[in-house]
Amino acid sequence: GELVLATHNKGKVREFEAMFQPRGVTIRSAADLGLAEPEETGSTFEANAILKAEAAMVATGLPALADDSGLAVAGLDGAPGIYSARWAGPGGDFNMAIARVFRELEGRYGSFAAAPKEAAFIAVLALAWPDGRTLTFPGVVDGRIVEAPRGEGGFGYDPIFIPLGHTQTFGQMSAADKHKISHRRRAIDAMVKALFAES
Ligand code: ITT
Repeated sequence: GELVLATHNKGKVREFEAMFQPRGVTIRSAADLGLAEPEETGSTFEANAILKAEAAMVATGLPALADDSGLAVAGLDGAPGIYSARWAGPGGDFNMAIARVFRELEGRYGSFAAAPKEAAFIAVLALAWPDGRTLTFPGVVDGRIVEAPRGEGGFGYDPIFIPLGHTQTFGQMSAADKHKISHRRRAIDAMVKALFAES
């Protein structure tokens, strides 16, 4: 099948390609197709995922898959959450976004040591079909954040997040290892399960 991936994020494109290639699904990214990026005006991951998927489906007439995701830090009441990309500023500077996580934790708790470390990566996928149906699939991975970034792999907040039961950050793991347990993997598994159950 052919699917438009309604994202302009290269890290996401890489991960979706790795997960879909073995299934024989050809992916065309919204960036490659020159599609405009809709403004993310929703107040939830789900709303923003739907908004992105439906915009790409309408623009192409093809089924479109969008991913809205982010890091939710418990000690910051779930921030940056849906604002995870926006904390990196217009230049997409994730050193700045990560520094803000630490700055806000220190501001609230006095020091990083005193702050709660629990965090979760969340992804909601939206699959928009040309017939007008849109389905959504959530995926979550719980973990904790570490004070100093570790590892060069992945993208975004990966260097400061250690998934529960592991000792390495997503930034230190191989792509294959991250893809076995990530929020994105869990959301894709939910989607595949639902699609096969349906047909
Ligand atoms: P699109 O909307 O075009 O897909 P985006 O980067 O703006 O790209 P989001 O609005 O969903 O996407 O923002 C999600 C941000 O959350 C993303 O930019 C990363 O910083 C972070 N994020 C999501 N998944 C991540 C992962 O697996 N590893 C590290 N950071 C992640």
